[in-house]
Amino acid sequence: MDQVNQKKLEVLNNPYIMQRVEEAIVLCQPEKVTVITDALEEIQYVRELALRNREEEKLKLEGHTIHFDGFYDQGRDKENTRYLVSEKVDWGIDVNSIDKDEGLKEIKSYFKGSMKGKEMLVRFFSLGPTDSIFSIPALQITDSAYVAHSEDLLYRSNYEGFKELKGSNQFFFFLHSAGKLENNISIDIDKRRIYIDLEGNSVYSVNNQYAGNSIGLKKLALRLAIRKASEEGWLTEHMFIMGVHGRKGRTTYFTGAFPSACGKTSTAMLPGQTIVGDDIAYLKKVNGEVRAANVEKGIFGIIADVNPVDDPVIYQALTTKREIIFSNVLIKDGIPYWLGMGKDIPEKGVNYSGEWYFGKKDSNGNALDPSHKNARYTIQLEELANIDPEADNPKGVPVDGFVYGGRDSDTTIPIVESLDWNHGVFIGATVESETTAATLGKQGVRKHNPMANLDFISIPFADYIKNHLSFKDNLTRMPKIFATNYFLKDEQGDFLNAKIDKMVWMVWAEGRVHGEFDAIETPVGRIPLYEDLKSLFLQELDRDYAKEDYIKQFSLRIDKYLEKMERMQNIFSNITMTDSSFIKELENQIERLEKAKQEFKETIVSPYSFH
Ligand code: SPV
Ligand code: MN
Repeated sequence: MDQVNQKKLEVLNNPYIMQRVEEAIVLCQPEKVTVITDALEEIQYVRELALRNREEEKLKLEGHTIHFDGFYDQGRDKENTRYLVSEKVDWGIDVNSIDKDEGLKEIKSYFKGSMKGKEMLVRFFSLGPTDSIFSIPALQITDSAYVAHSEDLLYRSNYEGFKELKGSNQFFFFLHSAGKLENNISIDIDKRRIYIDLEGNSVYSVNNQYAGNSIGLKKLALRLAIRKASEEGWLTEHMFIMGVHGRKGRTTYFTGAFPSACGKTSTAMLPGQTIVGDDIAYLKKVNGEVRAANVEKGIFGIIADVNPVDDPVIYQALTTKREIIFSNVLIKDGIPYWLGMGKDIPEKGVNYSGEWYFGKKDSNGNALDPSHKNARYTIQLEELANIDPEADNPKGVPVDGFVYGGRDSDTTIPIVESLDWNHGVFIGATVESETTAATLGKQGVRKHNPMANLDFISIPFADYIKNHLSFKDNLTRMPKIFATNYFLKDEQGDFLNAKIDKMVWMVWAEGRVHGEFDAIETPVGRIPLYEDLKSLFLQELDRDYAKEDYIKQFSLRIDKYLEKMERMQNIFSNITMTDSSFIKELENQIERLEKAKQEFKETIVSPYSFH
């Protein structure tokens, strides 16, 4: 490290930072070390470095670049993401772990010399707004300028904030190396590892590039923050934050947790509404209110199906000049193309498989899509016309509603309000969702995904739930809790709703917060009246909403719900729930469903039966 860079570290006056950087240098043996402060020209340097070392290439429109991840590195690698533990843990959920000494030894052997001939970047960020009750300082070391560039779009730069640490070790630490590269692609995929040291607030990630694996501040920090939040009595959630604009010019803030690729971003981007964040939220109680802040300041969003009809705001942003990193889409003549963009896709081009042509097959003989289903764009929220004016408020925004949703083709109704807080926690904790391309492995498999956070829960599941249950204590402004399901199908396998129908569900929920709509109490919660939805469909979407559609969408499939509860019983009977009120919720839910089944003697009960 030259003197200029050394000096930048020294002024932080923090032995822990020094130690981290020095250890990383000894281990990874970079050719050069560059420390980046908050100065704009240094951030510009990172942008240019990504182009110079060809991790990104310029596209036709100004500010647009393309980055490709390896063919086998197109989603989060759950299998090779492990907690480093000193003794075996039983958290009541599937936990991928490895003995700490053994794991550290293994991963260090992969980091050894991994930055030879490369430049190490040392970066300082804040999770959450800087200078706020939410901020957690985060130190990232990486040899990937793409990773560092992405982090500049997604997180708040915070070199100055590290001075305020006054020498303490209260920061998260992430070490990443893309490892050995060929044509700028990590080639040691069999040695891809992501190891999480909870006690050391550190994550080590090697031999990968896909952002969900490589970017420390995204899903790796999420795991560290869930533990910290649980210890300190606040919440770290896989949630969007949005302003829903209701009557009389009011803005009501909602947070919403959905598994990856299940409509989280598109909900936060609904036309006429405003976005605070689309992926990760910190929630704290302040003076009896729930306040939420976006951990990030940008979007790493799924690009498939972004088109002028379904996602007009993002589509407009993605097709005009501004700073955007496209990843794993199809490129032809400097123009990006993706699945479901509402436009013809060229017959050939370049994608994550190299030269692509229509009909190209993978080694199993399956046709290769022109762009990957998990192809993405990275953009700053400030580029979007619908950014909420409070998006950067260090105090966060006041939250009046939580929404939980999964990809559920046969059970859950489109929108329902929980009976109370504990029932809401129960609804969140029992989300099931069919797997998507956001993680490696088979798609379409129904999985229990509590609070859409299962992949990231880093504490015993009972503690996680207990923290949710007790979060209501001392609240004077109690958020309502809702569940949505955008993916319900009929017997023929056709979706019962259009994508944009979520607009009506959100506006209905907003009205409920302000006591504006009546609801029908059913065994699974409170559901909308047909008349209210009819007028909302007309008002929001200019569409006639037929009574038969309402009946199909909101009839309770009692047997399906009971089957789900049986699956939940199987899961929860293996977990020692420290807060018995949760198990009570499960028992009550089953009882209410059984009672309805007996009373109506039908397996599918019309909403009108509950009047
Ligand atoms: C998700 O998969 O939930 C994402 C993208 O938000 S990733 O960075 O892969 O986590
Ligand atoms: Mn996510």
